[in-house]
Formats: sequence, structure tokens, C-alpha cells
Amino acid sequence: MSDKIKLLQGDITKIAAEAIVNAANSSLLGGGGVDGAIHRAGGKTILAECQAIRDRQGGCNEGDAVITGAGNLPARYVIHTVGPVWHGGQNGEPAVLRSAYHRCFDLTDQYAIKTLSFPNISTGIYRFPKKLAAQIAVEVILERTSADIEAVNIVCFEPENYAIYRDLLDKL
Ligand code: AR6
Repeated sequence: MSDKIKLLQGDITKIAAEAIVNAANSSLLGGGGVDGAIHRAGGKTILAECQAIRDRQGGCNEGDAVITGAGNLPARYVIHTVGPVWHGGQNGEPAVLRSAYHRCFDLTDQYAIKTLSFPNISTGIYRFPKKLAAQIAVEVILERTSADIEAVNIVCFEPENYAIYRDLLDKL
């Protein structure tokens, strides 16, 4: 499956994929980092759909994910997931990050999505250690990239994350 995993560097809002994963927060109301970039580039329909989800279920828990349309983005869907805030690692943060990736794949399967792009969830404002986050991401991506999925893009914004993933993927 590893030939389907593509490592890219750049702005996830500029890369076409059927679904773009957003590193959101539990409010689903937007924020900084990649979340801000996705809402800015995607336009207000994404926020309106997030509001509707909030009205229905009251936001999104850490380690869970929800799906909306993608507005003006070069995509059909945005999968909004909420990674853990890093508090030192003794509070179940790795399991929550693993769950966030899994829930994105649950929605990918449910919506028969063939190409999706992940940012490096939790490694910015939420301060999750980058190497451990990359190990968890690669493990889940390898496990969950089924025959029906054509490509999974790992989109790194920072050179440091790109180098960490390059190293991990080269060892596969
Ligand atoms: N394209 C791809 N990756 C990006 C982009 C972009 N345009 N912009 C930033 N990144 P962060 P988190 C990278 O902070 O740590 C928000 O306020 C960034 O370099 O976006 O999960 C939410 O609303 C980093 O590697 O998300 C939440 O409150 C990665 O995306 C909170 O931040 C994740 O960094 C979530 O924090």
C-alpha cells in the first residue's frame, strides 16, 4: 500500500484531493493554523455546515471527526477532526491522535472517498511532538489505506515535518 502514500510539502488548500482533512477544534467554529487556512480558502459554506453539525450534536470530541462539503476548495469534502492538545503525554494523547486518524478513515470508507490529504494533525498550536505524531500517522495510514483508496497525501507545511516523514517513509 505504501506506493499510494504521497509525501508533499505546501499549503493543503491548494492541493486537489477528493477530501481534505482539517485539524479543527471541538467548537468546529474555525481557528488559526490549517483550520484558518481551510475556512479562508473554502468560504462561508463550510462554516455554515459546521454550525449545522454543532446544532445537531454539539461540536466534535477530541479523537473524533465530522464531514462537510468543501466550498471553494479543490475538493469535494472536508473532514474536520480534532486532535489532542499535548499535555506531556500522560493523558492519553497518543491514543487520541490515533483515534483522530482512524475516524478520518471511517468517514473515507463511509463516503467511498478515493483520494485524501492529511495535514500534520496536532503538531502546531496543539504542540504534539512531531516525531511521535508522524509515527502514529504513518501506522494508521498504512493500516487503513484499503484497496478502494487511490492516494493518501501527507501534506507537510514545515520542512521539519517533511524531513521526519521522508525518513519514516524511506524505511518502509
Ligand atoms: N496547509 C498545510 N498544513 C498547514 C497549513 C496549511 N495551509 N497551515 C498550517 N499547517 P495547526 P493543531 C500545519 O496549528 O496543532 C487551530 O486554531 C502546521 O504547520 O493548524 O492540530 C484549530 O482551530 C502544523 O504542522 O493544528 C485548533 O484550535 C499542522 O498544520 C488548533 O489550531 C497542524 O497545526 C489545532 O491545533
